[in-house]
Amino acid sequence: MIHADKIPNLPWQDRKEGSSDIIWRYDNNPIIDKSFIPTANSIFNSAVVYRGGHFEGVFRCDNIEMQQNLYLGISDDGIHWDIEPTPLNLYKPDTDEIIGQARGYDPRVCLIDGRYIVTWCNNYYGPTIGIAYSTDFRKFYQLENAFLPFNRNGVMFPRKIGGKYCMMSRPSDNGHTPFGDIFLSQSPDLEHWGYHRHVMGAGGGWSWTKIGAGPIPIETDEGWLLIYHGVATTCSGMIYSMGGAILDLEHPWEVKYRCKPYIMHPEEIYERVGDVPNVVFPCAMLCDGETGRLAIYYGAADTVVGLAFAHIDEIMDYIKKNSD
Ligand code: BMA
Repeated sequence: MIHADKIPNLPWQDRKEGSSDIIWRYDNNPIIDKSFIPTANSIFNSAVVYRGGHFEGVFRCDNIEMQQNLYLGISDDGIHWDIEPTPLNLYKPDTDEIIGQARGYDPRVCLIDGRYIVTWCNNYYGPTIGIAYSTDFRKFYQLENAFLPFNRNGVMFPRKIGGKYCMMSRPSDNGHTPFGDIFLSQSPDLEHWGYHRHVMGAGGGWSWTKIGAGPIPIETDEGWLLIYHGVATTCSGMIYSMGGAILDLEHPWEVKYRCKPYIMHPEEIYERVGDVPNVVFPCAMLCDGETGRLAIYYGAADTVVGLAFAHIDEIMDYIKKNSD
């Protein structure tokens, strides 16, 4: 059983006849490019949620000064988006005082106990995990950064586990980190984080350099479905693929299954060519609780946003069959 609400208007396209792909791409990819924001150089690794019959998102846009900022967007169908032309403002908790615009990158958005929690790669003497919350997806209140620098890929779980908020992250360096495992930290209040646990290490042919959690995990009776990115360094640079794993429900630092092959790899021209070639970088995944259909939003080549589809039961089976 999947613990996900119904999303009757989930973006969807059937798998092509004759294809046995476990994840398949939307025909009209990329769905978002730089034309959506006037001063954009690129719009990519971005997060999307379903809210009251429509879709809302927090988008990463690097502008033509190559500054990385977060922007809000809205859509009726999850495919055609209106993105605001200026970066999102962050407020001091429960006040009308603006702290500043949301600087940073690679947002994730998690609905938990009625609040939308945005986690992203913020800057505090280097990359670390920023957190803000909102109840209306308009006004976002920023909390203290979760961790010490350097850290990237902060990904929350959509419910408290053992009475605590849980977040995965990937301790890193200040540059293009040549290492990295997924860890999990716990908090009673989204402000004080501890009880750190190791979840998974880099390893295997396509993810031997580093790994990082992708979308907010989806809860099923068999465990949390985790989609993550894994990186291999080659003689001409890094290649970012997607992998899948299933984590224990009540001890999510315990990996029940980890799929040995990647589940998606840069293949299309917009994934192969861009500001950073050969990148598929998943940041959001929506699941229709009724049909088990999945829509995965991913950044492609650090330049555009792509959409891909899968069936949750097929992905879970594939991970289990191809695990050690
Ligand atoms: C990571 C982050 C991502 C990016 C990836 C590939 O370190 O900066 O935003 O997609 O590198 O460049």
